[in-house]
Amino acid sequence: MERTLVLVKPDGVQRGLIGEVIARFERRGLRLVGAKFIQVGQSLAETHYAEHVGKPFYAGLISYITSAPVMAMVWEGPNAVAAVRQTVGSTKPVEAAPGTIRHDYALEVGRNLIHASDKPETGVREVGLWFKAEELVDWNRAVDAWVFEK
Ligand code: D4T
Repeated sequence: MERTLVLVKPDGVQRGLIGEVIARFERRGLRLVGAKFIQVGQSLAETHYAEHVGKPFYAGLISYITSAPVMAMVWEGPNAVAAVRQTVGSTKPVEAAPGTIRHDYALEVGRNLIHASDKPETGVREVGLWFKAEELVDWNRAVDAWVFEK
């Protein structure tokens, strides 16, 4: 089963949107396998955003993600990465489709509320970066057969 990292970024936490984000993924049928509420340090932020080093928005990204606590989660399901990205919406909120989280709750790319892994291999790397193996829970829901075809 594919897994993806989701972060409710500091603006989402400050605005009281953790529950709204969780509710959308639960309703979609995805299964939560890990969650923790943390203050992100400089080193984790720099490793997470390593691909953006040198870009004009890099310094702002690091200060944004380390500015206040985040809610880090791992969700799983068939095509979990694509499903979550679709529910999250485009990076720039004004380009996000109506009904997506970024469309419904955000206006600016530097306050886009949420992070989600962009590819399955990124999901594996990011889940490993943010969570220890023992922090993830393998479990089955009674409704799984009504959400997952196989
Ligand atoms: P994250 O990683 O936050 O989920 O965003 P995305 O996966 O949707 O988008 P990204 O990796 O291209 O960008 C990472 C992060 O950088 C901010 N950003 C991005 C920005 O402030 N200005 C910009 O022009 C771009 C492209 C927003 C998200």
